[in-house]
Amino acid sequence: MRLKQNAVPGQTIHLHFTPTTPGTYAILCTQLCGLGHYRMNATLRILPPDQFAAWLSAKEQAAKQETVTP
Ligand SMILES: [Cu+2]
Repeated sequence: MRLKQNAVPGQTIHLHFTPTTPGTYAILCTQLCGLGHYRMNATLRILPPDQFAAWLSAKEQAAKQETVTP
């Protein structure tokens, strides 16, 4: 999977794509952008629909518990 989009400070840039193959993919900065460039990486996890639904449900439950005040 390959996709590239420049990030511009102060601008919101919408990017849409539909991954079709579950897996774990590296996200890397492709330009020498500054002192923190060597740390500019992340991981993209593509889950099958049932696993994604379970992940989303867990996140929603966690968010609800954080917003409840005793
Ligand atoms: Cu960079």
